Amino acid sequence: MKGRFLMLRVNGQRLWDNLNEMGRIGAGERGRTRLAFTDEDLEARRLLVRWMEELGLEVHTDPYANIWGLRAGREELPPIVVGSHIDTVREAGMFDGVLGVLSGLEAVRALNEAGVSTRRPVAVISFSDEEGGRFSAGTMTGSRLMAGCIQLEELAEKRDQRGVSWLEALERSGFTGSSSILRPHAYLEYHIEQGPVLCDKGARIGVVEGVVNLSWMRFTFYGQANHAGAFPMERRRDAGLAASSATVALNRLAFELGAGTVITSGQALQEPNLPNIVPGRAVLTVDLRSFKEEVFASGLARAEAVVEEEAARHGVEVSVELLTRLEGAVFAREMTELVERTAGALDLSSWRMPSGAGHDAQIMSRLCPTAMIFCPSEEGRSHCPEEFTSQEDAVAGADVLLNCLLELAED
Ligand code: HGY
Ligand code: MN
Ligand code: MN
Repeated sequence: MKGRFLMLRVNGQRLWDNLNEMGRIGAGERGRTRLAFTDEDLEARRLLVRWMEELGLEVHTDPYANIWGLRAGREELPPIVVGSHIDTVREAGMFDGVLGVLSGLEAVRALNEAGVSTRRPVAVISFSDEEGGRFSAGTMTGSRLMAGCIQLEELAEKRDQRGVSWLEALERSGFTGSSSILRPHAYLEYHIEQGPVLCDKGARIGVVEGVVNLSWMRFTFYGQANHAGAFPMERRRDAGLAASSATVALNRLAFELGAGTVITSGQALQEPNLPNIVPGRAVLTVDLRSFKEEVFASGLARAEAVVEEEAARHGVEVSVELLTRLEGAVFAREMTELVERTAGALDLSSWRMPSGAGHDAQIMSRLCPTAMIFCPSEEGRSHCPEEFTSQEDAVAGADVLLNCLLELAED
């Protein structure tokens, strides 16, 4: 490490215990669910604030309910920020996002217990609504608001399936605050990989070089509801069939586009949604991601064309709404080198790779030098109850985070 021989370690058992405690919030038959600003998300936020206060951190929230705990530095300077998110998808594992926030807290505990002061303040942050699933407002909403990529007003009409808007849920949360927007000197995010690369390569640490371009589109199909028994096949305008054939065509398109492009129709609704009615309406969300900007742009256009073709083939009208379009990020060389060097100093094998998952880091990299640290996801599974990372791997990545932080905080 640059002129530094102090290598600290986190308290791995305490990190693991806290992960499990947070993981019990919103737990159900399959995994846990803490969609943004739901009671379960608010309960997790309250636990996080309690832990921050017990650590003696100065707790802040901004107008977007982003929460951070600040540890003073020797000098009043822009802080080093470490963090991620604690909201989850539905039926989630217990590591996505949470590992990064709780490892940030654990890094602060390690500094406190070692009696180490840092030149710069350190902030541990949890961003609002990183997953985006509840309101289909797109992902990384809290960090995009903090970075000024979107305005609060744009979220007024984003509503969940019960008609509650993002703004209403934010105001009801009780976590909006007046702290001025955080302007980091540098940002570090530690996260599970959520794919199979590190397991395939047998590496302990992922040195993340950048994050994928990401988009969400919502297609609405307008056909004709009819009697499932009496209405002849050849005269139907079946919206559900059009949506299903669009899903198949989009899957084919992902392979044609190549360059690591992925297309997922994760959410499909058809109405009136009863066994004996030909669906008159259908809604399909399409998550399209690609690493190469030009493939991403052409993929978006081709996806729309493919869906329109399938709708026409079934005599169905279709409209499209772009829910979110997020350019990817490439992290600063000096930051990826810091992660790689730190992993090496801790005798941890590492592998340079991009992230196919979106992260707040791709937003924060627009504000300051940013790095991400990955640990392996067993069998590459995530966004499901089966998501798992061993305690040993989870702790190893937290040690890398702690020592990267230590070096940056003396910058
Ligand atoms: O969708 C994503 O990539 C992230 O999990 N929000
Ligand atoms: Mn995440
Ligand atoms: Mn996620």
